[in-house]
Amino acid sequence: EAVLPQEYTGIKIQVTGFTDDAIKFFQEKGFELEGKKIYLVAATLRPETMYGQTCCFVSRKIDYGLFSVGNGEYYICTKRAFKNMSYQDLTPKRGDFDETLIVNGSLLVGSKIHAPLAEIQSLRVLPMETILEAKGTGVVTCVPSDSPDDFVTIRDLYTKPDYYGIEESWVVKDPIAIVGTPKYGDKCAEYLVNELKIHSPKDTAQLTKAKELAYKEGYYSGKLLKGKYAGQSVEEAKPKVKNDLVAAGEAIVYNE
Ligand code: A2H
Repeated sequence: EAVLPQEYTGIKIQVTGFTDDAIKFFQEKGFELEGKKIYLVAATLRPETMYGQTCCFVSRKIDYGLFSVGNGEYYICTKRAFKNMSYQDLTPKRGDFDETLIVNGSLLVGSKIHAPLAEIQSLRVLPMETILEAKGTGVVTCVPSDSPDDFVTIRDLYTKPDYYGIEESWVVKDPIAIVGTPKYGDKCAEYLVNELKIHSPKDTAQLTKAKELAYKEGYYSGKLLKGKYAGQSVEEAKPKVKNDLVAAGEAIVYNE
């Protein structure tokens, strides 16, 4: 168990188009979408990789809250996370964490989104079964070049779209190279998933190993290939990208 608080960057991923089912749901609940800005807040340890986002993951097993943060802006995340945020001066009122609505993850799958720094302008919300409700915000942004979990999940989604109840066209199949490493090339996660012969998102032990290797190599030997800090080491660029995102109002720093 971790003793020190874990710092996450909460990436504000704007929902630019809800599915017809979700629109109907909001109408039935009397929630007017017009004029509102709704963000999925994804908790990440790797803000410098946001150039390579290819979707945003939610879990169909999680009931998310839709929370007002003022000025017509809303966050979608778990209630537990929003409660924590409300005690970290990240919301209008301390200790005020009542949701406007409860939205199950299944209603969010298929939504069109715009993610800050992402090279691809319009992405989709897709399902990830291994998201833990008790960690971060319950929302995970997908960077398949550097996250082994994200890479195997994406591969499963496009090989079994019917099983997952999604359209194949919603899935970006190829990772975008954003961090170059001496050992594993510029798509660390793909390299390690193949090397360790990981076949399923539920291959937890092997994925833990892949994650450790990818993280170490990326953090200590990786160089950024994209964006304003291209050419700099990951270690150097990471806090800069994070601070830029926060300054632009595109992310929050959240501890738990
Ligand atoms: B990371 P830690 Cl590129 N359930 O972000 C499962 N996984 C979750 C989660 C949840 N509720 N909340 C966050 N995460 C993921 C980027 C990334 C991440 C890269 C490489 C590695 C990596 C893009 N996805 O994480 O248990 C998020 O994925 C490797 C562990 O607090 C978050 O950072 O250490 C990370 O796990 C937080 O995991």
